[in-house]
Amino acid sequence: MHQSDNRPVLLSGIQPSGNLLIGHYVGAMRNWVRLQHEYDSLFMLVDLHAITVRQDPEALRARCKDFVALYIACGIDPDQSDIFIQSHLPEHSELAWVLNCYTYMGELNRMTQFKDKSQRHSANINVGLFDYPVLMAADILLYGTDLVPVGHDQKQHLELTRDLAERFNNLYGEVFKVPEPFIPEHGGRIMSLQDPTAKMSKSDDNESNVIGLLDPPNRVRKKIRRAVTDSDMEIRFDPEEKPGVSNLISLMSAVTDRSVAEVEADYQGEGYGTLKKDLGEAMVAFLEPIQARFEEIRGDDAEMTRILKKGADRARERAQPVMRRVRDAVGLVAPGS
Ligand code: ATP
Ligand code: LTN
Repeated sequence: MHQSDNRPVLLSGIQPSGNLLIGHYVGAMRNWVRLQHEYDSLFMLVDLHAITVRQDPEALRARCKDFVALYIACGIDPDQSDIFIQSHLPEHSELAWVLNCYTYMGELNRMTQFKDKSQRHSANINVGLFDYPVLMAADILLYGTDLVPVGHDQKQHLELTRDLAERFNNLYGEVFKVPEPFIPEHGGRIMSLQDPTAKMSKSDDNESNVIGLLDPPNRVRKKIRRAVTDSDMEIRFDPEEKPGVSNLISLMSAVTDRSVAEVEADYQGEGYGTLKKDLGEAMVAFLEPIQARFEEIRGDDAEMTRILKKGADRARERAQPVMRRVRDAVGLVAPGS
């Protein structure tokens, strides 16, 4: 049963593009799992965000379902938390439009993700890509969200969300809750295995850079064995000077639930070979139960449909009163009045 809710609201989401990676687990989903019971929690598949980049329609549909099953396999309890697909609630697009009218071009021009993505997709710099942070602000403000657990790269988007909420509230009174980000600091940013100065990302074309949550054991071991380190032999967490080794330490810390300092201490005087071999085994042991649960859940279509319907129904219950306040604030005529 759902606990009756005076709890604060937690909300987060991931774009169903590419494959879900260990980076997403460490930067975002691990905190979702940890925090879900203290909060009234909502977890989305942000499919409208995903179409800012060209997607194959059938693959996108299948991937959305895969991601739902992976959320659950990683430890989200669908009876306690609500899991839903963003596009199932037209309120997201509606609020994004309203917020567009309160967002300045200059604010969106400064967004580093927009700059990165327009470089990477230079043949398709569409308005959706530019407007992406406003849709994200709508996702968050629609639910009176208190806390948004995301990775470090989303910090700037959260700041914009807070600015928009405050701007709107200054004009119209307390329409929106101003949300707080929840971003892991030490060891929470997972980097590419071959280029540890770049973040591990699901839109990376090079398979050797990433560890997928559904990667088979031997592929995981091999990628870790080949990960870039550095020439001195010291196992020390120092992302500036030693990005490759620090990344392996972060991963080891995450999958064995030890602090970065504990991992450093445990590998004092050891070589990189030992760290890589142990990390390979620890990663495989960590992924095995997730992959087994994934197969079970993904195969049960009726259960997936039930979970997504319940999630969307509960999300709608919460979004509608907020949307009514917004329409009223800006002067839209209520239907039937
Ligand atoms: P894409 O490459 O398709 O733009 P992405 O790999 O950056 O996607 P997102 O869907 O943008 O992934 O991110 C989902 C969540 O995972 C966000 O909270 C993001 O901050 C977090 N995240 C993404 N990559 C990492 C990473 N390498 N380390 C830690 N957290 C990450
Ligand atoms: N932009 C986010 C995904 C996202 C999101 C959200 C995260 C869309 N809407 C609302 C938290 C809350 C990203 O990770 N790329």
